[in-house]
Amino acid sequence: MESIAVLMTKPIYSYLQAELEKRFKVLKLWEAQDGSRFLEDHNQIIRAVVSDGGTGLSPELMAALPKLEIVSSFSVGMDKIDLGKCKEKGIRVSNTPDVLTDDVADLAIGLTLAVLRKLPASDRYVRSGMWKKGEFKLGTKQFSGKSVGIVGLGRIGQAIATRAEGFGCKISYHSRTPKPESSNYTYYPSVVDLAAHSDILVVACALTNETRHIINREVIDALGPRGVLVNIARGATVDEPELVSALVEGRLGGAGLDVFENEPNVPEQLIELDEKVVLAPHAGSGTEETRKGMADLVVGNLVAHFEGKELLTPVV
Ligand code: 8YV
Repeated sequence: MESIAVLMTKPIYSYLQAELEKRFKVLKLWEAQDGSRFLEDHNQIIRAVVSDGGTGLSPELMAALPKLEIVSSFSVGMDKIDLGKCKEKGIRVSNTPDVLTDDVADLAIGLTLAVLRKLPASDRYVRSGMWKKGEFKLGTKQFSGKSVGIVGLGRIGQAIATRAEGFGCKISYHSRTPKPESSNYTYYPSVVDLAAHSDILVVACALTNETRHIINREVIDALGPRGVLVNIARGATVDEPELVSALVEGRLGGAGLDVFENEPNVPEQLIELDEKVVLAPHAGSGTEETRKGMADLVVGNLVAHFEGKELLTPVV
């Protein structure tokens, strides 16, 4: 397999790259002086692309690689890959589900606690020496027993629900259709109604045409000035300018955000709102353990494909 050319467009994770290099001829687009020229020079040998949730596979790259057989993505999210087009062209696609579910759900709970209990502000209070000078008057709020609404009750949404149940929370959800296996949770066909009945609204759905800006002004206003929005899915599920103005105007209580519409750019106003907003750098799946599991799946899918076996986690 050492002669099979696998393209990486950017450095993703050093362990992943090392494992790929043990088995394949890894071409690194980011090291090329002239990217287009590099692709022209290698387009007859590149049979695989390794991508991630942030990069996916652009239409231009797909068009530039006539011998492409498989895209192995270091992500569960597939919103940046045109799956219909891949199917049409006979390009296989794989992702990394399951291995990251626990981590992403853990971060959703972590962000919720960080916002409600103001953990970053508490940390600053102690470090800055303010504790020695007076009382901590930041007005934190309880998480245990609150109503948690989840948008998207897939694997990650379900894992968040299970964790929140451990905090004695009442769980409600919205998804395209009710899930018969989750009859202990309240189903809302409307996201606005879900938000109106939630203290904390967690976005855990995939980004699709239907879910783009599913969290709009009406949903944010239904969640209200005591409500908290947590997003560990994709930035574009939320209308970000609406979120920012709701936070600035006090129409929304707080937000815990791991994802943004235009990563790695975060609106300045969110950065300034440092008491009611907690920010993370798209790190939901970012533990060493999970990143290794994801990398092993990326490599495992490529090896299976080139050995003519079933993909481990096929999407297309
Ligand atoms: C990754 C992700 O952070 O799985 C996804 O969909 O967005 C994340 O797990 C990303 O792919 C890292 O490059």
